[in-house]
Amino acid sequence: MAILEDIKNAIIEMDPDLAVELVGKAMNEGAPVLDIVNGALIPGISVVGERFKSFEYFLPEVIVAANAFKASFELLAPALDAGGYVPKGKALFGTVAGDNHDIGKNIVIALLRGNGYEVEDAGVDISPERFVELVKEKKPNVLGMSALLTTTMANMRETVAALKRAGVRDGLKVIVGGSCVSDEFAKNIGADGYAEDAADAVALVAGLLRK
Ligand code: B1M
Repeated sequence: MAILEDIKNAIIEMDPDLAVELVGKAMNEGAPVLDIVNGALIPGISVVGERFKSFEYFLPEVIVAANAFKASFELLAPALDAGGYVPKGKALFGTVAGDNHDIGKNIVIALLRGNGYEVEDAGVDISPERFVELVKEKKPNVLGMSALLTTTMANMRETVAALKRAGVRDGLKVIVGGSCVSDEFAKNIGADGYAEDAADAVALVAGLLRK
């Protein structure tokens, strides 16, 4: 669809107003919400990432492009969250300490909610101690941690260790994700699973809660 290409370009060209306008238009034309996310928003921000890596874009450009992504996604998120259901399980999600990336985490949360899970969003830059506090308070079945920086991945391991020390690891399913994380890393730190993307995360949570 040509409009998906236009939305992608509006993200790349750092134009939040145009991106939001085009997303509204695509929704009115009946484009499936996930097609807009997977076929326009994610490819757009991925190009921004490549340009950042090759020094064509700098941080201010990435910030404005991320804002264009977020403003567009805010329009789409309610459509992903059908509501009015009995929750299939409860999850708590957060981005680990030192890491402020939340675009991917927010997509995963929206898709889980849309698939019938209750999800508490702890936000970003969550320390191992804060994760422990929240697990005690919210009593989720699943804890999801996101990390995008190789420097913050280690905080996933720290969090798993802190959960064990606090005696709240047993009975809790811990899953991890983010572009720097892998299945091997998840196993290595003693997590219960790794998901590559949002759809994968929904399937992983469903599988873990069936066990
Ligand atoms: Co930053 N950044 N950034 N950034 N940023 C990356 C991650 C980077 C790869 C860019 C690059 O160099 N090419 C690089 C990391 C290198 C590394 O460590 N390997 C980087 C860097 C270096 C930095 C700073 C250090 C830059 C600086 O200050 N010099 C800085 C760090 C700030 C901090 O966190 N302390 C920084 C800042 C920022 C912005 C604030 C400008 C902005 C974030 C805005 C925000 O999130 N609110 C930003 C952005 C936008 C990016 C890129 C361009 C895009 C990330 C993104 O949103 N992708 C990114 C480059 C890239 O990834 N190509 C980059 C789209 C999103 C849908 O994908 O997050 O991977 P992703 O999520 C996916 C999956 O990973 C998975 O599902 C999602 C949906 O498919 N997933 C999960 C994610 N979490 C999951 C959890 C799960 C399951 C699946 O279960 C628990």
